[in-house]
Amino acid sequence: MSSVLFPEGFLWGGAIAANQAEGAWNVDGKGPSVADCSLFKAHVDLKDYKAQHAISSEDVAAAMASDDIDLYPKRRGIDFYHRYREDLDLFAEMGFKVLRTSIAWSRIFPKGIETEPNEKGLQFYESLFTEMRQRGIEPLVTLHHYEMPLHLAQLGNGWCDRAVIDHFLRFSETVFRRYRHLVKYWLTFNEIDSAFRHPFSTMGVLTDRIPEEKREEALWQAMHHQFVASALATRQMREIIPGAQMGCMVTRRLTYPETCAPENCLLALKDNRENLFYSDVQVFGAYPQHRRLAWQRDGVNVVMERGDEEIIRQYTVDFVSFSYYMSMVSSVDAERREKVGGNLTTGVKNPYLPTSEWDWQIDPVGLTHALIDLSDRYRKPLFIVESGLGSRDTVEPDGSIHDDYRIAYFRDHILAIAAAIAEGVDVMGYTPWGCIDIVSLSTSQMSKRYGFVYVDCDDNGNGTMNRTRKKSFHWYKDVIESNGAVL
Ligand code: BGP
Repeated sequence: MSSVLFPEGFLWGGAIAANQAEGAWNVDGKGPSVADCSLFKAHVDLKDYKAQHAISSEDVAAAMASDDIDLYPKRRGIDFYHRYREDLDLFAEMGFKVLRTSIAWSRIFPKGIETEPNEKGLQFYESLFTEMRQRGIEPLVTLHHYEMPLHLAQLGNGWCDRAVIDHFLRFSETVFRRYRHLVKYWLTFNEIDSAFRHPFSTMGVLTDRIPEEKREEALWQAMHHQFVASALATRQMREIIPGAQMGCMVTRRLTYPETCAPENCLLALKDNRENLFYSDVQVFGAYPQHRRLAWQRDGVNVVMERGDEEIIRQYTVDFVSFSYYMSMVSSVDAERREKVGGNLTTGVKNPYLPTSEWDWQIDPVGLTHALIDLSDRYRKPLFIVESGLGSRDTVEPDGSIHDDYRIAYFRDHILAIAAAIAEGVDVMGYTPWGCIDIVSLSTSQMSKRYGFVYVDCDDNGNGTMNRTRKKSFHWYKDVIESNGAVL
């Protein structure tokens, strides 16, 4: 028993995303999405632009020519599309107050350009959200989680094309209207800052279609379109669902200086500022001066139509949500910078921190730090909508899974949240990532598992898909039941 106190109504729960869980990639009228044809291999670094790492038109063509579902495991997911009732029962058993998931745009508008939505797709989410509420679970819904209709990616190179804003707004308006009695917490774009790390998943942009010297500009243009779309969707939500709340969603990549040498401290400050640029725009409603100057310096011309800046200024978010997996280290020593680790850059190694099997630095203290810092910067409620430990689990001969490492990870991170709350930070809730095992974004495999619930499926798609409660399942249930007092 600890003396940790979480506020009443704290939203304990878990998080998944449509494209990593649902499967049923071509069922009930769903169109193919960017997620259905990408094996993750993209890393585009703004400072040292290397577009050859990005997914190419050839990759997409090969994927669409292939119906090998095991080659593209996200097409299979964990069959949440058909098993969601059973999964919701498990979440309800743990006492979830909230479940974060996303709507696959291409279930509602298969190509993105239709004028009429696909009723079967709408019905699926209606029943999913209804069943959540029947179990006392509040839906927290991301509109755009690494998944746009593939057709839009091919048509105008994703979000590079301004017309995508209108297609997106037709989608968002449709789902706001349909689910207005069911969903009151919304997020527009998942990890909107990740556009430059993996442009195809985030923005449907095939960088090989853009001349090299124009790539950076094209990505910033696409980013501007997402900011405008996000603000306009926020306006729609306020008109259609009074009282609903909109959050922005960023990857919080808290960065420490490698040493206390002032040059390193300054670099870390700049890296943090770059990371926070995306939430700055959505909270403060304006592009910061440092970004405008950088565009000028780099010869980047972002076309803004009349009214765009006013829209961004007017429709800012109600709360700030973020994912937190690790902290990073900045070093002025160029040679030591930029080591790529999965979908997040791990940078320089921190000698004070242990790492996961995938080299992600485990840093609960950094979560307290991030929360205090974000709270001081924005004075808005915060929501940790992703965090967790990717790990290989061992199934014992009797079928049990003793994931004490996961329990330790969450215990430390929950204590870290409590420490921030004790400092006056307003935290709305905590939704651990992949609360049930799902297909990993960066490895496209099942063996990088995050869940409290085990799913019997291996990297080659073999397995019964049966669900099993891990040891952490029972532990998390007690945490929620005691509102964080029993850890
Ligand atoms: C975040 C994404 C998620 C997710 C998570 C874990 O960046 O929003 O979609 O998958 O990272 O990453 P991975 O699955 O690569 O371990």
